[in-house]
Amino acid sequence: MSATLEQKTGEQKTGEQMTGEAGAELTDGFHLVIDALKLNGIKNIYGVPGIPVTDLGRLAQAEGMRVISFRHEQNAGNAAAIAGYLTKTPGVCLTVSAPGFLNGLVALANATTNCFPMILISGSSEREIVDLQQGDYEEMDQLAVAKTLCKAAFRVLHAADIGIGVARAIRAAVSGRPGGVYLDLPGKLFGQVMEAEAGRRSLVKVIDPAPAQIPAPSAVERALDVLRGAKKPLIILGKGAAYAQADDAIRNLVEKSGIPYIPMSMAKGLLPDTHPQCAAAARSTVLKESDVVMLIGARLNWLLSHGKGKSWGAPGSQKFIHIDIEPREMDSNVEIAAPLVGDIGSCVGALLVGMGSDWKHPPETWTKSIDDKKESNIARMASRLGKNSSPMDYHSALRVLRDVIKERPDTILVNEGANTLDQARGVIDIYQPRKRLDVGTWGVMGIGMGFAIAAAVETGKPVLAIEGDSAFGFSGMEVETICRYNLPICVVVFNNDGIYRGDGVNPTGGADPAPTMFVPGSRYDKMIEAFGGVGVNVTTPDELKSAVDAAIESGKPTLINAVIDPAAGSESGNIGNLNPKSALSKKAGA
Ligand code: OXT
Ligand code: ADP
Ligand code: MG
Repeated sequence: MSATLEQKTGEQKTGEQMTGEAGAELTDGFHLVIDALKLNGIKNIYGVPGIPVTDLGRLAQAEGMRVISFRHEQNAGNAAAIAGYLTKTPGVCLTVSAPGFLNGLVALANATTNCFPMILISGSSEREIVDLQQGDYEEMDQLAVAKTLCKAAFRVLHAADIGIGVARAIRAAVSGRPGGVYLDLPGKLFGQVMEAEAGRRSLVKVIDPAPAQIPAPSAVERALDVLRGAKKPLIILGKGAAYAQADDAIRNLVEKSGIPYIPMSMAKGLLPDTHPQCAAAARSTVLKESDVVMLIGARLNWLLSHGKGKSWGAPGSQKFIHIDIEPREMDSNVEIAAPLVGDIGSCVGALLVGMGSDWKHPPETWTKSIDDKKESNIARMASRLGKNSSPMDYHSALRVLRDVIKERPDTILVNEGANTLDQARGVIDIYQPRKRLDVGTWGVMGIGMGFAIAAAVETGKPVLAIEGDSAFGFSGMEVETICRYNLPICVVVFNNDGIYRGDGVNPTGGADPAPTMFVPGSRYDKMIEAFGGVGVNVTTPDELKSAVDAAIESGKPTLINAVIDPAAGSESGNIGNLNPKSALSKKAGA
């Protein structure tokens, strides 16, 4: 979009721009940023308005972009990050300078850690003042701060460079291993004026932003050789595999090979969790007993006990094949016998060709031993799920939510908390790719509402957010955002009065509650009612099921306060082993 020179004030023009002929069509920094984003297929902006980006949001809306305004930049940043994960196009988060920028940084760092493509665009103060530390409004050297927390960081000083700046940010976010990118736009840039035609020519449509990375034929052959020699092979699917959107190829590889697989949490649903080759319910057995493990878009980080130690087989007894786009990921924790570097679609495609038509499935002794273990774990889980405890425990509440997802498999599940996370991951089967979004690599609380909002905005699908009461608190104010945009999101708060458990005691007997406790009997459902949404308080599985069904049926913003037994959880959920304990300090009741 553009204006004529007469419509612009002299204030906004640089000397160079003044040379434009009177009456010539003009554009400015605001419009160039919007045009550059739109040219590259970015349709939505998640952010918080304020100086100097208020007009950027307004004008973006006027130019047909969807601008979702949040209550806090961290949530907007999380929304942008998961939008990037779901669409393979970088999600954009827009913030004001220093404090807004800093609020967005947790999400930027988290996106980078999780390999989600996003661009944090922040307005900033003028370089001349920042560099002399003269105390500008919200002064900060944002570029320097951002650099350590993201994959790439750029600053644009001239309107004519906006096209290149946005192009560089997009390519950096999605090419190779995806991640977070910071784009610093000083306030003065937005008002810079230039001739519209020159502005249009300065824009860059990024061609092939994430080029296929074809694996070397020798690396494919090596991987197949290792796989052929396996007696107890295992495939581990990670969220990189879900991100890659090579769903059919991955399914073909799993089924053609006959190899049992486990999905990391966000890879659940890449193949339905009910698939006969899914060994999630025999996780410990397959990690320990497999002889060849093929990782597809999953890192051997803490979530896989670094590929060694007591969760795994004896040292030297297991060989790893690792498919990843990032060569430096190889050998990060253990030796990789067959590194297969490339994009997952190309690598899996090449393996399928190399396997030919007479690939032998693994020995039945292996698959049978897994099935036996699965059966016993599933029976153990069934007995927990069968109970109708009052007040509800995690399993009785999750049983009905499991049924909801089974009945409506295109619902996107967002999940955070400790017990609320770990139990839901085990109980709720996912049937379609990219339908489970959670705390990811860092186990970070606070992704809930941002992820839920972007999932609804980007896909138009119903969203069910299952939240611990603590987890919800990190982004809870965004229920207003959910109501404002009338999004089809049903939030279920598992309210056990606290972090992990709601029965903590102050060991001194003093008036302050224990650090892990919240106000007992809180009614989170009342929060959404304040903004015109539907609030429901439930105490039984039946009430929970009808409330969720009604929410998803109606598409109305809904928050269900599900009352959970304060004594049902365990400290840190399934990862209590990571929680250091003092042998000296006084505990309640000790
Ligand atoms: O094979 P075995 O026999 O071992 O059995 C396994 C499976 O085979 C079996 N299984 C099944 N059986 C039957 N059927 C099915 N379908 C099935 N599926 C599996 O079950 C067992 C277990 O399986 P699982 O879960 O796959 O395996 P395991 O061993 O647990 O896997 C290991 C891990 C590491 C992969 C897994 O545990 C995992 O992914 N964990 C992620 C944990 C995580 O990230 N947690 C979040 C962080 S906790 C903590 O940090 C919290 N904080 C601090 C904080 C954070 N995080 N962030 C910020 C910004 N500030 C502070 C806080 C504040 S959590 C938290 C809030 C907590 O309170 P809330 O109120 O929100 O929540 P509540 O706890 O509910 O109160
Ligand atoms: P999880 O937590 O599910 O185990 P991780 O986040 O640890 O998954 O690992 C994801 C991996 O996927 C990263 O190492 C990343 O480099 C890789 N990855 C992401 N996208 C692709 C892709 N298109 N092709 C290949 N590897 C990818
Ligand atoms: Mg809790």
